[in-house]
Parts: sequence; C-alpha cells; structure tokens
Amino acid sequence: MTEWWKKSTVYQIYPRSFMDSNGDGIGDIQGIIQKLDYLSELGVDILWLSPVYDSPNDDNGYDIRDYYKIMNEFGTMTDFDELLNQVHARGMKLVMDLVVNHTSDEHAWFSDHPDFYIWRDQPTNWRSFFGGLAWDFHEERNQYYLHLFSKKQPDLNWENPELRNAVYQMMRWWLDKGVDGFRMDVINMISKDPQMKDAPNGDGSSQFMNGPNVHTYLKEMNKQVLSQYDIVTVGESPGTTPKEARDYTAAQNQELNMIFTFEHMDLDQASGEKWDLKPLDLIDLKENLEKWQHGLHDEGWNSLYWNNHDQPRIVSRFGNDQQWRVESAKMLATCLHFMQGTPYIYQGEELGMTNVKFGSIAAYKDIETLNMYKEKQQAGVSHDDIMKKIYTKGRDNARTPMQWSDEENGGFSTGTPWIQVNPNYTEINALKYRDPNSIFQYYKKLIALRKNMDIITYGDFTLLHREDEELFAYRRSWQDETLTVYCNFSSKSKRITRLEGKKIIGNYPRHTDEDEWVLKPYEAMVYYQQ
Ligand code: TEU
Ligand code: CA
Repeated sequence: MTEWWKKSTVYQIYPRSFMDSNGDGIGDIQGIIQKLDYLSELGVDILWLSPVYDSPNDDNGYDIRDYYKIMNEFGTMTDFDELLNQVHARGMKLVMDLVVNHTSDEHAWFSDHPDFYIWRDQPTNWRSFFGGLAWDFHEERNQYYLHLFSKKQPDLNWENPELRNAVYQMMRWWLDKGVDGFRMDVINMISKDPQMKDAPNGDGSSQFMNGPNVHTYLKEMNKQVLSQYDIVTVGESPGTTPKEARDYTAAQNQELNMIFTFEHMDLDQASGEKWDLKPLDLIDLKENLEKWQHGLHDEGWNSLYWNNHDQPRIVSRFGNDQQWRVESAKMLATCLHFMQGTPYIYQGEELGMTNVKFGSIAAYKDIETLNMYKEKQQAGVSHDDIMKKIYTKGRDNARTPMQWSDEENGGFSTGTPWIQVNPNYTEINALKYRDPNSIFQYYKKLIALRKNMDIITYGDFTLLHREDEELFAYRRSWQDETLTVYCNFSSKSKRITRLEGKKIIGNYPRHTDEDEWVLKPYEAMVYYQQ
C-alpha cells in the first residue's frame, strides 16, 4: 500500500465547537457538513474528528458509553453516514478518534464485564491526570478500579484477550463502514506493569507509559485489523522518546504510521506539572524539534503539530497575538510545515484564533481546568494566580467556538453556545478567508507546496544558527535541491546574510529591500535552490 499519508495534511475538528446547525448551542455533524466546502478549499486531505460517540460528556466525549452510537447532541448514524459520503465525495478522508485506554463508567461493559477493567484490593498512590487519586472505591465490588483520567473514565484491562477482541471487532465495524483510519487516544498507556507499585510523588507514569506489552498488543491489533485496510493511524503518546517512537512507527514493525509526541509542548513548563509556568526558550524548541527530525528521518515518521483540543492556541503561546498576530501565525505555520512529517491543523488555527480570558471560573467547562482550580484553591493559591495558569495553559483556550463571522456568537450558533465565544470574534473570523493576504490563504499555499515538492516529504534536516535565541532557521536537502527556512520568533528586526535561490513563500508581501536582508518582526521566508 502506498504511504499516501506522508504527503497529506490533517485538519482536526472538535465537533462540539465547530458549527451548530440547529441552534442548541452545541456543534454537530450537520454543522460539519455545512463547512466541508470551506475545508476542501483549504486543501486538507484528511479530517480527524474528536470523539462523536455516545457519551455522558464528563470529558467531552473522551468518556465513551457506546462505541456503536453517535452522541445525540451531534446527530444520528444517518448524519454520520452522510458526512462520510460528503467527505469522500470531495476527495478527502475521515479519521475517527479511538479511545480504548478507558471507557465511560456508564459503558455497559463496566457492569456486565468487570473483568474488562483493572481492580485492586489496595490502591497505589498514583495521581490521576485530572487531579486526585487514580483509584476509586467501588462499593458493590468492594475493590478499587484504576482511572488514569477522571473517575468516570475507568481504564480497560488489555491483558484480557476478550477485551482486546471486543475492541478489534468494534474497529473493524467502523473500518467496514469506510472510515479511513484512527487517531488513538493515549494508546501508549494501554499496558500497565502488573506489579503496580507506589511511585515518588504519585507519578506512576513509568509503570503505564510504554508499558511491558504495548508493542505486543499493537502488533496484534495491526495484524488482525489495521493491516487489512488502506488507512492511516496516529497514536497519541505522551512521555515517548524518539527511540520509542521508532519502535511504534517504523514500517517493518507493523504497528502505527505515526505518533504524537509531547516533548515540544512541555518546554514552557518548569516541572512535571503543566501548570508550572515558564517562558519558552527558543533554543530548547529548536533542539527538541531537531532531535525528532533526525530521530525519525530514516525510520518511522513524525506528526507535526502546534495545536490540538488540549493545548493553548499557538499564536498566543509561541507567537504574538496582539500587534503581530497575522505575521506570527503565518511564521509559525511556515516553521512547522517545512519539516518532515505529516502536519496537523487544529480548527481555527488557519484563522489565527487566540487564547481567551474569561473573568470568572464559572465560564470554564473543562474538567481538568475545574479540578485544578479547586485543588489549587484548597492549597491556598490566589484566584488571580490560578486564572493566570488557566489563561496560559487551560484546554478551553482551544475549545471556544469557531469564529465564522462577525455576527452574534461568531456565526457558530443562533442559540447560546455551550461555552462562550472568544469576544475577539468581531475582529478575528473567517469572513475574509478569501482575502489573498489571509492566514487561511497562506496555509492553503503551504498545503499545496507539500503536495508538489518531494523535498518537503523526503529531504533531510539541518538546523542553522543554533545559538540564536530569536531565529529558527533550518535547511532541508534532497538530491540536488535545498530549501532554506528562516523564521523570526521575535518582534525585533534581525539582520541576516543573503540567502541564495528563489523565494517560494514568505509572510511579508514583499521584502522592502532585498539587498539589506533584514528579517522584519515575525518574518518567515523560504528559499529554494536547485
Ligand atoms: O489526552 C491525553 C493526555 O495525556 C492528557 O493528559 C493531555 O496531555 C492533557 O489534556 C493536557 O492537559 C487525551 C485527550 O486528547 C484528552 O482530551 C482527554 O482528556 C484524555 O486523553 C483522556 O481521554
Ligand atoms: Ca447543535
């Protein structure tokens, strides 16, 4: 099978916040259908849907109650089938989120097949990702069950072959319907060390991330399911090194096509805790991405992303969401899209959508954010300090509704949105996406270039100006071609030496004086030479 996903660009849709077609304030499948022409115009190849399955929404669909049913709020299976057809009719592919490290505690398995879950008489001291102990007591059974995420997301017991077969059967059911692959939620956590022991600071991750049998299970899944279809797979894998990533993604290992690493998303935190804020040092970012570019160059494959539904908006995070919003959004896109790997665009990134600052905690919806607020408040942290953490890192930054227009609610809904729209929708929205200078059009060019230039897919990567704290520059080389990418991560002008070749893309309409060779604030430019 061809590795078509190596030349593809993926667009992630968070359905709850994408487009509401019926005015109940919640995005839905018909809403996605209404916007398919917009996505097709952008030129993306693959749409990845965050979970649309039946769920009590303790974690916005990442707690699945029924894998074979569509969430009522999003529509019906008929709507889903129509979406799949409409996506295919436009030559795009549709990838589903596969959440099989855990289910909802309301899934029928939890009462009918308790042996599908993980039970102990005594809990370990592990802390859950969403705060508190990762174990909860079950009265009837008189035992504790493991939940790495919320209490309502009990972890599945992958050691049980019956459970594995039930998962494979479900995967085949969706693939037989015609979906084009899976994004696998925390797939590197499905194998727990059977010894489960207390861990320093309650951080049990070395006992459940990349655990003892994870490769055995993925090889089995590949053999029984994935290899039978022409699909793409991407495994979400926090806490994974390039060496482990090669084990997951090298073609001869027959596991996954690519994974999501988190290292570059953790560089602006001062400790193992995401809320422990620290400014980004650009040299850390450059060296980290260089390590991944080299680590997966010959074997395995990278996914390239700045954003998803769990991360703050990149233009607010590593760019400048005020004076240089448009420039820095395009610069960040340039920096990422000329690397080797498959790029992912998260909804709204193509508009330069920003983080949000709600004044009251009551406006926030994310379980991780709300639990953290309570815990920190109990620990005596001030309201203002907690809000600063939420403004910088909270997941709801990515989850405010898509800003389609300057109409009420940004054109997302005629009702009351489930989460408030970012008040900047009057300025930042999709109305002018056809303007040749829009961020959207810039992304469109990047996506098209990747399709037409093999060097972007296959070339090797050399970091330039390693010591420069504001400039991210690199060279790609392939046969007798080179691409030189220069990105200014600062609001200062920076003098550089003349670049050879032809400029193929840049985020300033025209370089004022090509002889001077000064990079303007957040300027990006790419030169091609043969
Ligand atoms: O996230 C996995 C994960 O590791 C989280 O800890 C993530 O890093 C965190 O949200 C960042 O603050 C996946 C999903 O992407 C996330 O939305 C779910 O909440 C989680 O799994 C549980 O399914
Ligand atoms: Ca709706």
